[in-house]
Amino acid sequence: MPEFRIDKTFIAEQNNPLRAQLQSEYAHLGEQLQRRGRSIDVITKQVEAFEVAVPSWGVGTGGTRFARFPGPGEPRNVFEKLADCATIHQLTRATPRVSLHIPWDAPDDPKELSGAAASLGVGFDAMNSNTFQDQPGQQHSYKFGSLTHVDTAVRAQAVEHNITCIEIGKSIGSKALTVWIADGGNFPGQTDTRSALQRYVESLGSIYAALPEDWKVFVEYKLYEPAFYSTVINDWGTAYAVVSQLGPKAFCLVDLGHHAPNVNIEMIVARLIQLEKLGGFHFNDSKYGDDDLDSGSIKPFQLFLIFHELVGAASDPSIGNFNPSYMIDQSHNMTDPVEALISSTEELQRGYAQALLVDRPALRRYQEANDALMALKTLKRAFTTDVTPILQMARLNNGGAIDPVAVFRASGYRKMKTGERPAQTVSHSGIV
Ligand code: PSV
Ligand code: MN
Repeated sequence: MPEFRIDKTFIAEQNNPLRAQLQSEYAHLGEQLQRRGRSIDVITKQVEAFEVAVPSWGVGTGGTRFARFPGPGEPRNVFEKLADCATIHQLTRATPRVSLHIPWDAPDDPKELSGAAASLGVGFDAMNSNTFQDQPGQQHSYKFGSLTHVDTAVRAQAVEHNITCIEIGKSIGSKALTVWIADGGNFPGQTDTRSALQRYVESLGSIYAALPEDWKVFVEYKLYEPAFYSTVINDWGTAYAVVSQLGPKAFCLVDLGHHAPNVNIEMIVARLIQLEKLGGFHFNDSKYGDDDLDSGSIKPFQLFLIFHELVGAASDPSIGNFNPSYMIDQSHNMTDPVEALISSTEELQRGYAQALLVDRPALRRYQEANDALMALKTLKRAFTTDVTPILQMARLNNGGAIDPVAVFRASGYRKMKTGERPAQTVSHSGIV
C-alpha cells in the first residue's frame, strides 16, 4: 500500500472557503502599506522566496534531558522522517530542504535516499555530524571529548566520522557540514583550556582539507551543556577565531538557544555579517537555556531584530560573501512535531516580513539625529504590523495552505501515519 500523502486537491479545497476573507484582509493591509509608501506585492514576493531547512531530528518527538514521550505515528527511519519533512514543505512551500544528522540518519544506500527525497519534492541541506554520543560498535568513546580529546586515536576517529558525513552529503547533494561538539570540562582543572582549542583547530583542519571546493563548514558554538564548566567552542568569538584560521570555506553558525540569557544575539549576528563569517542559523527559541522551543514562541521581538540585521545586510553593497543558510533546530516534547515545525516556519517568515517593512531611510535619519525614541518607534511600527495576510498570500501563491496547521489536522495525516508506523521501542535519534 502506498504511504499516505496529503493530496494537492485537498489543500486547494481547504483553501477555497478562506480565499475571500484573505483577499479582503490582504487588500486592507495593502492600503495601509501604500500609505507608508510600500507595495504589499513586492513584500509578498520576497516572502514567497524565503526558504528554511527543517531538521530530520525535529520530526520525531524530542525530549528534554529527563524524558521522551514518543508520539503516535512518529517516523521510525530516515525515509519516514523525509515524508514528514516533505509534508511540512507541501503545506508551507518554504522548507524545500532537510538537514540530516549522521549517524541517526545514515542511509544504507545514499542513492535510494536521494531518489526518495526527489520523489517527495525535497532536497538536502547541511549535514550534521555527531561526535557527542557513542554509537554501537564504535572503537573509542567520546565520554571525555571527540575532536579535542587528549588521545590522538579518539580525535582521528572523530575526524573520520566528519569525513564520512561529507562523503554521504556529496552523494545526496548537500553542500555543507555543520560541526557541533560537546567537548569541554565539567570541573575546573579537568581540561587544559588552550591546548583543547589548539587540538580542535588541528582536527577541524583535517576535516576542512576533505571539503569539496563548493562546500562550506559551519562551526556551531554553544555556551554550555553538556560541559557545565568549560566548553571548548563556547561562543561566537571562539568560533570566529577558528573559522578565520581555517579559511574561506569556514563560517560560524548561530543557534539561537546557545547563548547566556539576555545576550544581544542580533548584535552577534551584525558582527559576524560585518566580519563576513556568518554561515547560518539554527533557529529556535528559549527562555532559559538551550530549550529548543518553536521559533518566535518566547522572544518574537528578538527574532524580528535578527531579521532586521539580515535584511539590512542583504541590501548593503558593502557586505560581500553574504548568503547565510537558514535551518531550524528544535525538538521538544509537548506538541505534534510537524505542527511545531510548520508554526516555526511561519514565525520565521513573520519576522522576515516585519523586517522588510522597516522604514530604513527614516531609521537612518533618526539615528543621525540621535533621536532614540523615534528610532525605536520606527522599528516598532514594523514589528507591530500584523503581516499574517502577507504570509497567507505568499503560501497560497506558492501552492501551499492558507492555514497549514488546520489543513494538517483536517487531513488526518497523523492518524494515517499511526496506522502505517506501528510504534517501536528503540528510537534512532536522540537529543542533547
Ligand atoms: C546541540 O545542542 C545542537 O544545537 C546541535 O546543533 C546538534 O546537532 C543538535 O542540537 C541536535 O542535538
Ligand atoms: Mn543547533
